[in-house]
Amino acid sequence: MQSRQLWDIFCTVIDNHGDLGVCWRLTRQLRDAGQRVRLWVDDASALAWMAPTAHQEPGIEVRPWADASQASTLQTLPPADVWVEAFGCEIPEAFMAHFVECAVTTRAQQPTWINLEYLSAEDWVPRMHGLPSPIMSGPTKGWTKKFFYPGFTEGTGGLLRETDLLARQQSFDRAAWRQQHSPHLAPGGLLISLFCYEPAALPQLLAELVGTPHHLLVTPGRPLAAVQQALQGMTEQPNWSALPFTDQNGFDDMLWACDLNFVRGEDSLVRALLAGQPFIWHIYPQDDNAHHAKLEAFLDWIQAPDSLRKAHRVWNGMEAGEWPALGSTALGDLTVCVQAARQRLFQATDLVSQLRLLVV
Ligand code: TRH
Repeated sequence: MQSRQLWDIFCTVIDNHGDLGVCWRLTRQLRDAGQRVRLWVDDASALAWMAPTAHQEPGIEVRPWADASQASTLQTLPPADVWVEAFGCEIPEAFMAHFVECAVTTRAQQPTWINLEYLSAEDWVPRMHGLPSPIMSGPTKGWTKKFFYPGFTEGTGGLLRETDLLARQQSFDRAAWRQQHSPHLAPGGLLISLFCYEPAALPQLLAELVGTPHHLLVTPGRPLAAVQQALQGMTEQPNWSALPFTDQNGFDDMLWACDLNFVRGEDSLVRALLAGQPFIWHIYPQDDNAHHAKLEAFLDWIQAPDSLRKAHRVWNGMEAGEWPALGSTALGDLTVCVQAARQRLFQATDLVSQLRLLVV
């Protein structure tokens, strides 16, 4: 493994926050591992809250996507050792053509080229992870990319995990956070965070909370809009309040502080697992329902008891019926299962270490 390499990471924001969330986390962790990173992104606006210091971080350059096609910019750039194209985005052709020419002129090798894929617990992932993909046309014809699949098991690319995560969690003042965000939480009341899309069972969850001492903290954007919409049809309201957007560390604080977290997509799922608190996952819905198999594979990996499977299927609209009440037995089961999964993850090699092993 070479010491200080230069990485180009390419990120296009399709929708939501996960594309940039994962790419920023990767960028930061590579830098913390002593690497230099250029992050090319077509819409960096969410960094304003997710990572407010992104543009001033040493070892990191956040660059507008359009600049990767500008000859005047390209001429000023040293060639990178590694290219990472995240989630199937395509590196601009002018960028590739420029650095192919540089490599020919200097008789250099191609950069290690990584195609970073979405996270899945499905059993085909270890078979696909690391496979080469020769380029058959275009300026990089003859070069090769490697598929990189994050994952939960051995033989996959692992998960993003900071080296200082445990220390940060151990020094976190949970009581102070809870006092600040829910000063009137009654004894026996649960603090619950909500980060989701528009789950079919949201009205049922809100109805379940009415009349209880629990307090629901709703994250901004789609979750807040979904809650406001669902509340319109209710005569009585649960205890709830809206949270502002925070940076990624602040998002971890929320997951560590709450007794139950509703998370979604990809990055917040991983964070909820690493936090070790009970959680329910709203998987990113796909048109062809490919997410159903993905969710089942995850429930298998986490060794979910029946109560947890049912809760996930109803929350994700895969099964009609009653939203299962999240009483103390269900929460206890959930805690045991999440804690065991967390322990497995902390023993595994993290994604950045695995990625660096692939770099020649
Ligand atoms: O926003 P998401 O639904 O992103 C999704 C998924 O990644 C999905 O796989 C992908 O296909 C789709 O986007 C396009 O959920 P996710 O992945 O959890 O990303 C949210 C990010 O936002 C995560 O990095 C945490 C961060 N975040 C904060 O930092 N602060 C906040 O206040 C909030 C609400 C989120």
